[in-house]
Amino acid sequence: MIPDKVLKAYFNLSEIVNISPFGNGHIQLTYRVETKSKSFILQKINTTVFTNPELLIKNHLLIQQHHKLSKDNEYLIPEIIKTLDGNNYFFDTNKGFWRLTNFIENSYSLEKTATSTQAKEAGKAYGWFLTSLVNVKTSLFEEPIPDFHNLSFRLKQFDDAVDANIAERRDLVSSEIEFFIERKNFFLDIENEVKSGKIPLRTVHNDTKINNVLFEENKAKAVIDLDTVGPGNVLFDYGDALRTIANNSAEDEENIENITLNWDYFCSFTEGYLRKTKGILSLSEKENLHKAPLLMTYIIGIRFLSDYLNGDIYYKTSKPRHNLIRSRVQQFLLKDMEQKNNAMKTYILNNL
Ligand code: ADP
Ligand code: GN1
Ligand code: MG
Repeated sequence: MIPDKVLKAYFNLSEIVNISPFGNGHIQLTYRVETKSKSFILQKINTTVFTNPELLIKNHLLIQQHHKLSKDNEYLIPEIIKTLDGNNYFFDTNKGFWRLTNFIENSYSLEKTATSTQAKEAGKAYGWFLTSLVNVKTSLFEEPIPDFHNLSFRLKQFDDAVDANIAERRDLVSSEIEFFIERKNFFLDIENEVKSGKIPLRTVHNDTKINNVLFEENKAKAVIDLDTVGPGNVLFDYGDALRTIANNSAEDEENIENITLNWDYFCSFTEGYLRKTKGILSLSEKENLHKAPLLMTYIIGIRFLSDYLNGDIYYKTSKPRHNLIRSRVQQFLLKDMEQKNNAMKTYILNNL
């Protein structure tokens, strides 16, 4: 429930006609607040995950300001709405840290891609996002979650989760643990290449899953969930997007037969993404792009498994073993991507 004090900070209570939990994000508590004239998205920021929530607001305002001034605002982003007192957030130690944005009207989000057009549209939208921030200095953004896609850091967290075995689940997942350990050096080599400076630092979205794009009819309309925007590289966005957008299954599919990379969606997303970004990407970025879906699927796979081992303390879950199921999806998807990786490389290079 939303405390009255929070609602009163933003609204005259008599204006509100409905409030309902909204969307399927794994991190924030998200509500749609409907008033007589329009709707809003009110979110309680998860301050266990985002320990410095003011930073989210600062980064968001930076993007918002740039978006307003930019000529290239083909897609929308959510805009922060101030409290009645003129603040960009509402904070009260007991009530939490809250943020209001406009509701992107006439839009819907997807949990799973249904058509190649949607994959291509998502590619264009995330490609636009990267390109649109090319002139905003990366140093202006502070990392909201330090080391967010740093593989060595995530592996350390994974090792710690395995060693601590807090939820006493380690014996249940020994083959899953083995799966990730076997591949560790392969992915660390990729990370070393990135760290050697071949892949430039950019301002990136950092959380490009399918439900962070909003659609209207068959067209992408907005890029949302700007909480992780900050320093990173193009592999993070391209790779993380394909992990959900080109997955034949949902992120928590239990029937393992369905978990494969959808080749049409891979091609369509890539076509859309490159259409918007090929003018700004360097040769080394283009040549390494095909490694990204595997790297990001691996990273998210160990994050889900670590959370399962830790007793489900990070991601929202709605059933027992939810994080384990999600981690297994990443494993099956990764195996299929390994088979298709040469073809992925060829497709990318032929589309430049
Ligand atoms: P989380 O960090 O928990 O993923 P999000 O900011 O992505 O939170 O919001 C969760 C979901 O709420 C999104 O996937 C989307 O469906 C919906 N949503 C969020 N912001 C908006 C908005 N401004 N307009 C319409 N829908 C939104
Ligand atoms: C989280 O917030 P949401 O649901 O868009 C997570 C991402 C993971 C994703 C896996 C801040 O994204 O990094 O890839 O779950 N966001 C954060 O579904 O940890
Ligand atoms: Mg989200």
